[in-house]
Amino acid sequence: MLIKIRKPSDVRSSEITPKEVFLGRRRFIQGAGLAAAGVLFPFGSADAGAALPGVVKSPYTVDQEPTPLEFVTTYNNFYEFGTGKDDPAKNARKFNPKPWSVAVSGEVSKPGVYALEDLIKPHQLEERVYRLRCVEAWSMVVPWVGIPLADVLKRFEPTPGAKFVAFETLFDPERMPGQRRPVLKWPYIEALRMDEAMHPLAILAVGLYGEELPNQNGAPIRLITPWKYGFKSIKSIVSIRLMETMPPTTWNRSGPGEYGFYANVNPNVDHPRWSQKKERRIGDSYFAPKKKTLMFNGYEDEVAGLYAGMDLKKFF
Ligand SMILES: Nc1nc2c(c(=O)[nH]1)N[C@H]1C(S)=C(S)[C@@H](COP(=O)(O)O)O[C@H]1N2
Ligand SMILES: [Mo]
Repeated sequence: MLIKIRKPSDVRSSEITPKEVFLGRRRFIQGAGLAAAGVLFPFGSADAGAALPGVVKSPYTVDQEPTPLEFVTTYNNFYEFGTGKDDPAKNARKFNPKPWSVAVSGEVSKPGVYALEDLIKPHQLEERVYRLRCVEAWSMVVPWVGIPLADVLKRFEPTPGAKFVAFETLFDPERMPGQRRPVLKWPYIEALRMDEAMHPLAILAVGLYGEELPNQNGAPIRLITPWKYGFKSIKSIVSIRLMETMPPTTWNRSGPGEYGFYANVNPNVDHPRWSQKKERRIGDSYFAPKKKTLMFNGYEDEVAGLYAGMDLKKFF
C-alpha cells in the first residue's frame, strides 16, 4: 500500500508547511500588488482566514506532500457558486458563513438546532492530511482541520432506528448564486450508512491549512470521507438527519447510472464515460505522469470490512 496511516510519533511537523509560510507568502503577494492576489487568496477580505489555534496532529494522516494552498482554494467543485472550477473562489467571496447553525433531526434522542460553536469546540480540533479524490479523476492532498463525525453523532444519541445519516447544504439562492439555476436539484444532499458515518476516518471539517475553511471549500462546516469520491464530501452543512431508510443523494439522483450511493473510490469500476484507473494530481504539471488510483483511495485496510460480502460493481 502506498498510503499508510502513521503513528503520531511518525508525524513530523516539518512535513506540513507551517501556516506562517503561507501567511508570509500571502502578505508578500499582496505587498507586491499582484492583481492575481485576490484570486489566489480570495477568502477573507484583505486579511487571512482566522487561524485555528491549538490543533493537534492526528495519526490518521497520509504520508504525502500536501497540494499547495493556492490550488486547494482555486480549483473547486461547489455548484452552489457556479459549475466552473474557478467559479467558487470568485463567486463565494462575499458569502458570510457566520452565524451558522445545524439542525439535527430524525432518529436521535437529542434533536435540536445547534450553533456551530456548540457543535465543535476548538480544543477538539485535529489536523489530518487526507487525499481527496474527485470522481472526475483528479486528486488533491489537503491538511484538513476537524473532528471525527462519530464524536458529534454520538452526542445526539442515535436511536436503534438510525441506519443512515443524511446531510443537507444551505439553500439560499440570494447568497449562493449557483442555486438560481437548476443545474442540480437543490439543496445538495448526501448521506452515509450509519457504520460508514461512525468510521473513525470520517470527519466534519471546519478548516484547512490551520485556518477556518475558505468559503469555496465549504465554510463553515463540511463532511470529509477520504475513501469515497469527493462528491460525498458535502459542503456548508445546515442539516444532519438520522434515518431508518436510505435517503436520496444529489449526484445519484441526477445520474443514477454514473454516481452510486456508496461512491467508494474503485479503480476497477469505471465511470461509464471515463476510466477510474488513474488520476491527475492537481498542481502537477499537465505532462506529469498520472498516478494509479488506489482501492478505497488507499484506505483499503481500514474500510474494506465495511463492505464485506457486497458486490462493489453493483453497489458502486
Ligand atoms: N454542497 C456541495 N458540496 C460539494 C460539492 C457541491 O457542488 N456542492 N461538490 C463536491 C465535489 S464533486 C467535490 S470533488 C468536492 C470538492 O471539494 P473542494 O472544492 O474543497 O476540493 O466537494 C464536494 N462537495
Ligand atoms: Mo468531485
